[in-house]
Amino acid sequence: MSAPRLAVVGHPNKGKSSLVATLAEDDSVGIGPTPGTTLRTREYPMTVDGRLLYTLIDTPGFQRARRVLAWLEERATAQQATAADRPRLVAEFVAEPGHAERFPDECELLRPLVEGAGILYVVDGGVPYGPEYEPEMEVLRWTGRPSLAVVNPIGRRDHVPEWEAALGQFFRVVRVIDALHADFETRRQLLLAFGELESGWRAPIEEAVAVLDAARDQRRRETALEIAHFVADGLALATERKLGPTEDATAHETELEAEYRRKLDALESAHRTRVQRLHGHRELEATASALELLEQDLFDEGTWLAFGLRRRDLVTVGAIGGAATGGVIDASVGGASFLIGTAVGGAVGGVLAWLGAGRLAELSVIDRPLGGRLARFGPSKNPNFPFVLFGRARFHASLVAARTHARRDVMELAAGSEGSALPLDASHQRSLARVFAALRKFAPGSPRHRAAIDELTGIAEAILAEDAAGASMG
Ligand SMILES: Nc1nc2c(ncn2[C@@H]2O[C@H](COP(=O)(O)OP(=O)(O)OP(=O)(O)O)[C@@H](O)[C@H]2O)c(=O)[nH]1
Ligand SMILES: [Mg+2]
Repeated sequence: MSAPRLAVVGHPNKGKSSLVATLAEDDSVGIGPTPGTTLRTREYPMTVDGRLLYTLIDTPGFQRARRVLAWLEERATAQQATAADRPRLVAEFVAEPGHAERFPDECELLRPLVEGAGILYVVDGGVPYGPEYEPEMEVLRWTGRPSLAVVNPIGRRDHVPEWEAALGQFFRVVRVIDALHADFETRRQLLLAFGELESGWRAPIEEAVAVLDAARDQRRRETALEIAHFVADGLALATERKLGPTEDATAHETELEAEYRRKLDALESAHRTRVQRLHGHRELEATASALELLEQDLFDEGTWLAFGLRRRDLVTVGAIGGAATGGVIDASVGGASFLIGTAVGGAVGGVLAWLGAGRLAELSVIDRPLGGRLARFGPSKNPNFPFVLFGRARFHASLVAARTHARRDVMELAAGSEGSALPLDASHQRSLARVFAALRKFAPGSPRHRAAIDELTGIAEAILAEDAAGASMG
């Protein structure tokens, strides 16, 4: 079975390349605000694990459709041709000496159709329908290729109904799809509709959709694993300096804390890049790798909401975290755990005061058994810290997963930006608190630490799946 080939055609500047980028999941497709961005036809294979599922073909927009149609009609009359001859006449038009120079755009865009590609005809549902589109639709009809029309509502939807009425006369299937924001399910439905157009395409398209479904699940698992490692690495992070026998550790605090923040920032940026790559977003730029927001995330109630936590939730999960490490008041966890532990008994005001004034991590002095002293900043004991790391990673992953490859804008990651308030139900909170406590308790690389990472991966995968379901419903 050969993989279907779909050529995206239409007027200039209607979102053809955007639709190609979205359907081929390729952010290297050239997209631009001015007509004539695409000058040459180019193929974008959609592959999963080296397997070709289908090919999208990006083409330049029609420039001289009326003259092409006139040429075709003249030739048809001269040859007393019937409708059955029309596809051959279109092939002759493309092959005609001189046409590549006189009709460069039309030759480019018609060639893949002559060679057997199907048609995805794209129009902009944000502007009125007009008869100037009819010659190009007529030329496309002459190719005899299976075709489907897509109304891409650029900016607004006012004119979608009139487009549907007009397109219905030229195309058997008409879909309204926002090329920039189409979600996975919408793209899936478009592919399936395409599979209905030609008998030979149904099986390969159904197979392609099954492969895409599996690939999406796989990608989610890999993202969840990335998140689990990121949180574990963040929890283990500490910076150190050797101290002289009588040297004062506090002299190094500012520098150690700055280094700690830089490393945390680097961990997060590297994590985000890996998640973006997993989703085929190679060029994606996100707003400031943004740990400058961490302080705010940790200590500002307003931003906790963004990570699915409310004030009361934090008190509760903190208490569970403390209990899971083997005691409500765990000396090794320090004052944080003490306050959180007592909060359940009623000292909520005290906990909130602590949360409000809390720190990212603490400086300590380590006396090493073999001699020598160390000043160490971290690891963070802040009970909210892993929730914030997780919440930030979850929010980023949900944006990346939902983002089409047609978008070229910077991704806004600030807490409080659209879609950042993702709910976290109580059972997930409890599971997370337990697994965070385990990550803190067991040494990185130990079997129980690895088991905690596995468990966190499973929780993250479930949460990401729920987020995706929520996003496609909203
Ligand atoms: N808001 C919005 N903008 C869109 C949408 N689709 C495309 N655009 C924008 O419209 C402009 C043109 O998009 P392209 O995909 O380059 O259009 P094209 O049809 O390939 O254009 P040419 O190659 O010049 O023929 C770009 O600035 C896109 O970002 C959409 O669904 N919504
Ligand atoms: Mg283009």
